[in-house]
Amino acid sequence: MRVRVNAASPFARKVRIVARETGLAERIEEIETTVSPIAPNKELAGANPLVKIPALLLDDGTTLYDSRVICEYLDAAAGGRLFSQGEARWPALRLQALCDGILDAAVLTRYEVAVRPEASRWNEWIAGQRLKIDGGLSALDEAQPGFGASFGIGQIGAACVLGYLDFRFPEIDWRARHPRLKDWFAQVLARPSVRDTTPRA
Ligand SMILES: N[C@@H](CCC(=O)N[C@@H](CS)C(=O)NCC(=O)O)C(=O)O
Repeated sequence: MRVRVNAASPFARKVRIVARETGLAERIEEIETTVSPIAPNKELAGANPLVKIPALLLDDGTTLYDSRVICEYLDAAAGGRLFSQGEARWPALRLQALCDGILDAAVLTRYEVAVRPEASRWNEWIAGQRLKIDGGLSALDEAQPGFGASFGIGQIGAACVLGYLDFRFPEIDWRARHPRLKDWFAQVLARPSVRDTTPRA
């Protein structure tokens, strides 16, 4: 299998962590792929018509996207451990959705700040995304006591959120407002799957 990713993308990081946590990483070649919403990568469009990473290319030519589908596919291929079953599945999927929503707001803000010309930057829009990030972080903080020792898809999403905020938005200083998340993330940073995938430009 091959997967289109890059080292800065938090959505690609979800997949890269799942690959490592499931023991499948050695069977997956990671292809470093540049993306930009204003200069669509034509090669990537063959794997994902939305021209976004991550995109998984299976050996039979099938492609899978987005991060949610790829993570669940890899987990199922490895025996299914990271996606809870039964009644526990819904809170786990909701936690994943919460983290994906925070990441959507953060990535869109990043594009607004780093891609859009400064003269046409829309500060009210950035403020609206910031409300989603802040509200999402508060919900994540409330959910944290329920994490226990598990590191399933919801916790993997949370690690990607906190790592991405540290990487692109250190000024948000989420640790000051969410000491529970701070302590949890300090422990999670010791996992090889998380250490190995530290975001970089
Ligand atoms: N819902 C998607 C979001 C993926 C996403 O937004 N990827 C970004 C990189 S972090 C991207 O490829 N952006 C390029 C673009 O928007 O054109 C997922 O979960 O995989």
